Amino acid sequence: MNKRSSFLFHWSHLCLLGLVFSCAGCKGGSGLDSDSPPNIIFVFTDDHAAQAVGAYGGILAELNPTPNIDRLASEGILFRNAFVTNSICAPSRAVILTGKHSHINGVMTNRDRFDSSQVTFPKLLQGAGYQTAIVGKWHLKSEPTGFDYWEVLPGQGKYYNPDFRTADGVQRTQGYVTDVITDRAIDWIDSGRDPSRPFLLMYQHKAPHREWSPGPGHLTKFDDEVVPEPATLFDDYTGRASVVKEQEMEIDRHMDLYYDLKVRQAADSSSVLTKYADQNYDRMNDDQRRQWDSAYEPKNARFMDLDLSGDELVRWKYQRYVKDYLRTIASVDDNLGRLIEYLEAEGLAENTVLVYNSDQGFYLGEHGWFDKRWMYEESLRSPLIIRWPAQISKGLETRAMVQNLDFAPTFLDLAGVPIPEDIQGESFASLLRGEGDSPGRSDIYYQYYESDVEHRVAKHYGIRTDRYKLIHYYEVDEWELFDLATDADELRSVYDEPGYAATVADLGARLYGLRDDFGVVD
Ligand code: SGN
Ligand code: CA
Repeated sequence: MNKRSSFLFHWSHLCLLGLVFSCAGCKGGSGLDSDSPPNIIFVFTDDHAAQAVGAYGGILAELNPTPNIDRLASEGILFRNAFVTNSICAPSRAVILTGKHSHINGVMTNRDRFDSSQVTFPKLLQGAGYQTAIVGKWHLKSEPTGFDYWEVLPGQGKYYNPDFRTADGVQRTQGYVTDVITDRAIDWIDSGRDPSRPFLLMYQHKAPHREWSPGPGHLTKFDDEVVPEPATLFDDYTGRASVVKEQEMEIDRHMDLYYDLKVRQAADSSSVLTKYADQNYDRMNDDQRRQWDSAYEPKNARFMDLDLSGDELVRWKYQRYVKDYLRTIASVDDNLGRLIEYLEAEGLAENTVLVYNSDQGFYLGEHGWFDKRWMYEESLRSPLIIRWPAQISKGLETRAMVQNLDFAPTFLDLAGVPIPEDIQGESFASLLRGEGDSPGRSDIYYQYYESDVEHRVAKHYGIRTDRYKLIHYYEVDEWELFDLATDADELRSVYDEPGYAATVADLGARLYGLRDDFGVVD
């Protein structure tokens, strides 16, 4: 019997005997015995780029944006190469739940509805005796299934005084979304579950999604700082496929001064973005509005006086954008700290796998952009940090390539629950248990499916290896090849260079092999 099956045998046997998880009167539930299946808390943000997590280093790290997330890294393992399969919200969530690529789980775009009769890892954990809950952003249109408890934001959700959807309908709450989600999540761990069983909690934030509205406690954070600019802020898009110039996600041309950057003086009654910005502002109560205005109005007045244009205006927009983005993350980080303290105080920390991840990456001025969707590094990569004191040594870091496709089998594996044959992801649990080398994936497959929506990013698929990235914009039949060893910023496609012909042939064959293996139909 190998280690996993003996572990399974051990657990299921004890279950039958009714012995497992019995911890009468013990709030810590299964947390204390590191031989029992671990609790899993999936801390999931929306659009949090790895380059905005202190522990990843990079130009924003000097602002110390995420002390609590960084603490998870110093007490656990940080993945340098965690990627998504499709860099957009609803598809990423469906991939995580099912362990299957978008074309199999049916959520290829944000417009698709998740068929919630599908097998998901929460359902399988629930069936194996876990208590399961999801609190926060869901974004899959259908009702959550496989959860003993769910309370989710309708659609994208709102930053201030958000509505929550439960099986009983929709209710408005008071407060800032990141704080409210955390209150509900902690309440559920504290008193909403059967403490004798292990649990899965999907704790899923709206932040730092557009329109990057900070919470009341962080409205002036970073006011005295100058945020470093990325080297590619003024990218001219030469040297790449023609579609790269055609996107609509530039800080310069597409970021709205009022909706995105909170400059009320720039409101334009003919713009739908102004309507949305007004709605957000109107949602606030008097107190919240007073704090908002006293933070933004003086800064906005100074900006209006400067009367900026050209590159100077781009630079100002970048500063306001990244500061607001980091301010929303400051709330995520504070609240994560609150959750960690709670787990520690209750004796739950030791045998809880705490996973920090986001639904995709994001552009923070790289290539002059905001938003995501591209297979380029900043949106392909997501932050992935896992702390599990019972099993993971402190301060580890890995360059192994993993994908969000791999979470479902990994979590099932950690729980000792059999992994269904048709799951396309691969468990990386051995890496967490410190069982020998786990090289991760040699090749990753990516596909983005919608060009006719906002931000106008062309449809594409591709392969990434540890060194190269080959991308096919299939509607226009243009290709790019990047050599990440010599061009980390992906500024010059070498697809047509004779010296790379053999690489193109090799990667092309591997790409079509992946498409076959995953059952992609043209
Ligand atoms: C909204 C945003 C877009 C963003 C999508 C998808 N526009 O539509 O900028 O790309 O969400 O984001 S907004 O005017 O409503 O802010 S996702 O993370 O949900 O996929
Ligand atoms: Ca997202």
